[in-house]
Amino acid sequence: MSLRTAALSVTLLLLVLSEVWAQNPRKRMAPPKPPKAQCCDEVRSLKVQVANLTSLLEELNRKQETDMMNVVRQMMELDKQNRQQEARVTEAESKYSEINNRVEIMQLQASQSVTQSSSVDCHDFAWYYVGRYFKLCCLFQVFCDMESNGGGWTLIQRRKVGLTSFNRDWKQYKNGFGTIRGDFWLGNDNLFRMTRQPSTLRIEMEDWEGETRYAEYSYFTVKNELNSFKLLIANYSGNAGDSLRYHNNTNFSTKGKDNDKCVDDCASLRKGGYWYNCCTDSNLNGVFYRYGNHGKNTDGITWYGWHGPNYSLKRVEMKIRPQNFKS
Ligand SMILES: *[C@@H]1O[C@H](CO)[C@@H](O)[C@H](O)[C@H]1NC(C)=O
Ligand SMILES: *[C@@H]1O[C@H](CO)[C@@H](O)[C@H](O)[C@H]1NC(C)=O
Ligand SMILES: *[C@@H]1O[C@H](CO)[C@@H](O)[C@H](O)[C@H]1NC(C)=O
Ligand SMILES: *[C@@H]1O[C@H](CO)[C@@H](O)[C@H](O)[C@H]1NC(C)=O
Ligand SMILES: *[C@@H]1O[C@H](CO)[C@@H](O)[C@H](O)[C@H]1NC(C)=O
Ligand SMILES: [Ca+2]
Repeated sequence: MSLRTAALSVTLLLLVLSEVWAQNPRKRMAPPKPPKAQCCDEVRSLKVQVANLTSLLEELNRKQETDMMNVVRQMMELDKQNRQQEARVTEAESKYSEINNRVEIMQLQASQSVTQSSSVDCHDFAWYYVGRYFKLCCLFQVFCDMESNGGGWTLIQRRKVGLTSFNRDWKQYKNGFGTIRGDFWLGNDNLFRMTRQPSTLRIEMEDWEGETRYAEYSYFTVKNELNSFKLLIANYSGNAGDSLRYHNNTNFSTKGKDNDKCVDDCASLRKGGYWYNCCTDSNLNGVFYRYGNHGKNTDGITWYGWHGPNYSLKRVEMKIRPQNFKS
């Protein structure tokens, strides 16, 4: 029985009881008429019967009252139990969530200590430098690619969901943006710090037919902000074509910061932040076009060496690892 129903029943019972209590005195006060004349047997027996009935009624009333009092008492008892049970449920729930929290924290701590202690897996330098924008908790699961070409890769960029705009300003490209499990740019400051250690860049791509290609540069460096996050790459290998070579030795450009080698404003034309030359042979931070929508646009996620200037790819991942990494 719910609390509300119980409360309602109690109220109703109390109403009934007050009726009963109100009626009883009236009945008790109703005095038997005093015998005036000499009474015959018939009258006397009637009187006895009336008295009998009256007492019976009183007895019944009394019984009803105690019954009702009992019911009320039971109701109150139920009500109390209900409340106690509810309190117990609340207590259990809060205990459960507390335990859940603790388990989550423990899992976090475990995964962190695993990552921190294993310097070979997804090299630890990522841990020290990427923390500005992204929370450390998620690096182990998300930034590390242990499968591609020997593993040990730290993701620096991903395009696959298509809900995050990459048409952003200098400051956002400097610090990084997006979501770790979805699309993101790790941030140019982080790229600079991470690639002070000689690094290799690997770019993996997928088209809308499900085919995959890659381009790898065994030498990859991004300079600091004073040097406009200039790109240096060398030693291409792969099957997607060398479409980053054209961007070698160029400064980074974004919306509102035209550092390209062109009279045009490439970042505005290509709607991304990138090492634009004049303008592109690839545009990995371009606009995400879904399905058939690529074809007439040159501001998509392009890699000319594979699909030309107007095919926007379905998925891209850029990842790096130290040159001296041994799988
Ligand atoms: C009332 O009547 C019943 C039978 O009709 C009898 O058994 C009982 O004793 C009577 N009670 C009184 C108080 O007269
Ligand atoms: C490119 O690879 C060659 C051969 O492995 C190596 O000698 C050269 O130093 C590499 N260049 C850069 C810039 O890392
Ligand atoms: C790149 O930026 C630096 C300063 O940050 C500047 O000196 C240099 O001229 C720029 N290079 C190009 C090609 O614009
Ligand atoms: C990129 O530029 C650097 C510095 O000028 C050079 O050493 C390197 O070989 C160039 N890479 C390619 C692929 O041309
Ligand atoms: C796509 O690019 C190619 C090569 O530049 C060009 O020939 C073709 O007309 C373009 N297609 C569309 C739909 O713009
Ligand atoms: Ca320009």
